[in-house]
Amino acid sequence: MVRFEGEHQISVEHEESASSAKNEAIKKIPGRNAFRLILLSFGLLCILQVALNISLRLTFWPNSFKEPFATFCPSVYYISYGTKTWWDSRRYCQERGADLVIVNSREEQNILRRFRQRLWIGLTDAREEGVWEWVDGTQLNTSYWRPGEPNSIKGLEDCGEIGSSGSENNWNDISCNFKNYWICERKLQ
Ligand code: MMA
Ligand code: CA
Repeated sequence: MVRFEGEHQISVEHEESASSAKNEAIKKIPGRNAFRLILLSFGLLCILQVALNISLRLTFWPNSFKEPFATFCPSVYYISYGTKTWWDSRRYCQERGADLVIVNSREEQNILRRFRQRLWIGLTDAREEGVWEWVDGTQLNTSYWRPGEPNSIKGLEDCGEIGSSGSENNWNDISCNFKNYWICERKLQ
């Protein structure tokens, strides 16, 4: 239909050269400009969307984690995709306004063990061998060590991990240089 209109234009303008008449005709196709406009608007909309998305993320980071897996009042938890040493994991959390998870209750332990995944927790005896403390400086009171743990093999296991067995008592002490998945906890207050 559009083509027909174009050809019609060419046929009535005899005095003009064939190519300039054709150019004129193309310019006059009514749908063409509208199509360009729609394409341009769509492109601009996409750019706007990306800009908005990035700026919102930057504005609210670290107040919102990308994919928190749970909110167990009053905390938000974030599970890692990759593995890092205990110290690097901790730094990663801290840079996002959080820290490695502190297990304050049996309910919290029960949430974490269901991952069946080895994960760093915010527990270490690096400061004084055998004195386990949480990353907020509090002493370990209630613990969920796997039977036989912590065994501090060669005196080199200073960091706490949750094991993958799924049982309630599943903590182990391991070298802080081991590369493990980890969980950050951000307090909401
Ligand atoms: C065993 C056990 C732990 C120790 C790790 C080190 C798999 O568990 O001996 O106590 O920390 O090995 O890999
Ligand atoms: Ca151990």
